[in-house]
Amino acid sequence: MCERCKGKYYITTPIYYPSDKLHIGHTYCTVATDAMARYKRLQGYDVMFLTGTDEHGQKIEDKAKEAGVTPQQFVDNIVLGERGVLDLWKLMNISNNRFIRTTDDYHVAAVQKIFRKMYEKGDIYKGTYKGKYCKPCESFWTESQLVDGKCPDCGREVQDAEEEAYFFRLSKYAGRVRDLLVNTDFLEPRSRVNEMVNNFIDPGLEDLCVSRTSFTWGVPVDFDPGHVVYVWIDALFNYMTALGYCNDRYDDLDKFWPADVHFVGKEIVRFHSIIWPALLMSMELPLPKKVYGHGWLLLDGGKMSKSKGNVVDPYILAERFGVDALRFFLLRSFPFGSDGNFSNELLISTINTDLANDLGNLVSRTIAMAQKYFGAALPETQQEDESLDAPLVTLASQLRDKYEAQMEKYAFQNALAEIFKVISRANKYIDENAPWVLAKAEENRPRLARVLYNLLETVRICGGLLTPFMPATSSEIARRLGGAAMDWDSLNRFGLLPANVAAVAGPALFPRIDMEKELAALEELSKPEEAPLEIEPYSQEQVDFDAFCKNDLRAVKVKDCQKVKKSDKLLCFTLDDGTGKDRQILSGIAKYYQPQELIGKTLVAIVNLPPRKMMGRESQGMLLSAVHTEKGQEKLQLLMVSDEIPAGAKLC
Ligand code: ME8
Repeated sequence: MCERCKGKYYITTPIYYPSDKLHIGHTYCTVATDAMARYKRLQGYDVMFLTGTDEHGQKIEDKAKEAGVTPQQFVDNIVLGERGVLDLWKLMNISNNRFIRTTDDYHVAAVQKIFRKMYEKGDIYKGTYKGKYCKPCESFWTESQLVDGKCPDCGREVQDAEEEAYFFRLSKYAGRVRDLLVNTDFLEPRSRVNEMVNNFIDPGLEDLCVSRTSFTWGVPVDFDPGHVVYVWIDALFNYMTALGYCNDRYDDLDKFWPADVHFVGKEIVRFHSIIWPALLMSMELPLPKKVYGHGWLLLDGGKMSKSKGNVVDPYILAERFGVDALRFFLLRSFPFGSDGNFSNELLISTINTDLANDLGNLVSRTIAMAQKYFGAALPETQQEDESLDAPLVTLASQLRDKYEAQMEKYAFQNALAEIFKVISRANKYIDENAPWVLAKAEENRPRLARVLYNLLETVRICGGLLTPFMPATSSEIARRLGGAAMDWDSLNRFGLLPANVAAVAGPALFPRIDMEKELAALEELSKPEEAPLEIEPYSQEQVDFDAFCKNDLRAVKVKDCQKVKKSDKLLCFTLDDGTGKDRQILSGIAKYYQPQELIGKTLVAIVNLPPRKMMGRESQGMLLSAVHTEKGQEKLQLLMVSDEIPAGAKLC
């Protein structure tokens, strides 16, 4: 280890499940981990920051099938493809040291070894998984997955079923895991401990089903073909295989394990604070030092989801507002341990207030004045009247320690609040000292230089401490301060900037955003793209006019409409065709309409087709409808005409 290194630090973020493109909620978690990793590097730690993708499981197998590609092609596209996971982390300036994909060969082989080891030890055993089975869908469901007691996919009846499966003796470790949660700081925030103990451990931990036979996209159990390893067992061990556990690909296990902290979203705290330690106990491995369960970013009060529009697309937000502004917003606006409501208004107002007004203005005004009044470099000065400067100097000198105390608690919002207290104080210091007044008298020049020096030095300290949050902005601030030092040891020492510093002006770091215009632009962008409609190709064959006129098209009124028993497709219409005698027509449109909604409507029918028998009933004609394809789905609408048109009216 190098002499300056404070030690090693291993931090991880959950490996993303690439069933869909990433949204701002996923970005939040990875940006937070990145800020923590950069902070530790700034302090002088030798950091390993791991992220990656969790690529197995039934959902991915199903999605790939839907898309008509193999599961591997499907995940490759989301991970490696244009605007995929890797592209996004590059754009967001994520400084991970390693990226693991659970489909990587070394990981797959390692998971097989781990599974076998636990089996040989007796902690994994073969049993039967009891559940509900939907025959048409060939799917196993647990009681809680059913919807109204029926298959959640097709709505049909399910039956009791048993499947051979492997189980992990989670129950054996319940006591030790409970002790870990209750009597140590393993899991934070503390409120999550009560949730785990009260909801999961105390009601009784059952053994965990850790293999599946109903799908194939997973790590095969090498000693029992047909079984694949449960995706969470596969996923959790990524934290160790990526360091070289049970494989020769890497050799960092001794150096970095146990992890210093796993950052995870609150819904997966259970896997990380109960199942993960139990698996490690079974393997007799050291436990990670901490699991931190962060809150969710909510949209309109609910968890974010793709279907809610693409303004939550991190690409769009980063492109419109800048990567640093987006990173800053995510960690400045929400307390990390709790949920937070995302909104475009909040994003724009945070950028305008903190970045454009407070930080941006301080940097521009200070540097512009230094240049205007002193040109290339400040003259050397002495501190003359401590009392005038003390409030700012003291606050800036103490900032690093206050910031550190918050960062050590993962309280990013509070750490940033400490920085912005100093930035506000510095802006006030400009007003109190009015450099433009001092500049009017020659004898005030030493004082003017001192005031500007104090401001530049405050900018240096704040800029340095912002590095984990806004790395590009911090480097730009250092450049504008003539290449000022921003290393950790320099950030709690006021007065390190050379007295004759030559500051360099530049454009506004964060231009103000016009809220109304920007909201309108985002609204426009969030509208779903109009999917091109697919229509039937036009017929090239011409029909004889007289032959066409032989079609007898009539307005008909729906007197009754019923589903045809034993048919998924057919509706049976009783129609008033103006003749005084009911006409019956069967039509295969049951998936598009509920029968009751059609009663009373005026439709168009061809009434001179020869009668046909369908499901034992006679159909006397055909109802006209319009058909097209949208996003691969066929859409159909019955041709309806004004109800003022009487039954029997001829259409020509
Ligand atoms: O859970 N706000 O993957 P994932 C905040 N593969 N965080 C959010 C969020 C939101 N709106 N939406 C998602 C998985 N996240 C597993 C992890 S680790 C061994 C396996 C967070 O892609 C979520 O809480 O569903 C999780 O921490 C991360 O994004 C990845 O979610």
